[in-house]
Amino acid sequence: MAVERTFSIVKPDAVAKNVIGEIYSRFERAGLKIIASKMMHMSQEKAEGFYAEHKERPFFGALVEFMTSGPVMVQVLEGENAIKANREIMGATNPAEALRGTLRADYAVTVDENAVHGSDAPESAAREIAYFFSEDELCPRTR
Ligand code: RTP
Ligand code: MG
Repeated sequence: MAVERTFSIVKPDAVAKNVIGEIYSRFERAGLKIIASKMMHMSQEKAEGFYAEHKERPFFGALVEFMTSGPVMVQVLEGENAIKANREIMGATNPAEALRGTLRADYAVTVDENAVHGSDAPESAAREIAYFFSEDELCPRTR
């Protein structure tokens, strides 16, 4: 498996819990490299665009409200099999189903406020990275 990039969000609930560093540590311990990162407070328009695929779902309004309720950290992770590796670190969408030791088991309480986001496929990763970062904000490691 070649080196891959994925897009990740530390959601408002996890920022509020003050566990940004804990979450970044999990990425680093798993061998994922943070090659871009910033804090932002998403506008409604930005969050709606990000979750456009869920527009018709019953939870869409609550999801957008939650994602704009406070600042988030957005980052690009790079490493072997990064998309799947990050999904494993995150755990299941519903924290009640998340395996022990995953981020959602440790930091999420409900399916609505579940601590982190991670891209689910190469196409969504590319789209999501470009939605938040310009090419010159990506800093691949040279050493
Ligand atoms: P994410 O996109 O945030 O990484 O999460 P995911 O792939 O595990 O889940 P997805 O199906 O893409 O759903 C996106 C986010 O919508 C919220 N959600 N709420 N109330 C519900 O039944 C429900 N289902 C999904 C979650 O915050 C989920 O992360
Ligand atoms: Mg998703």
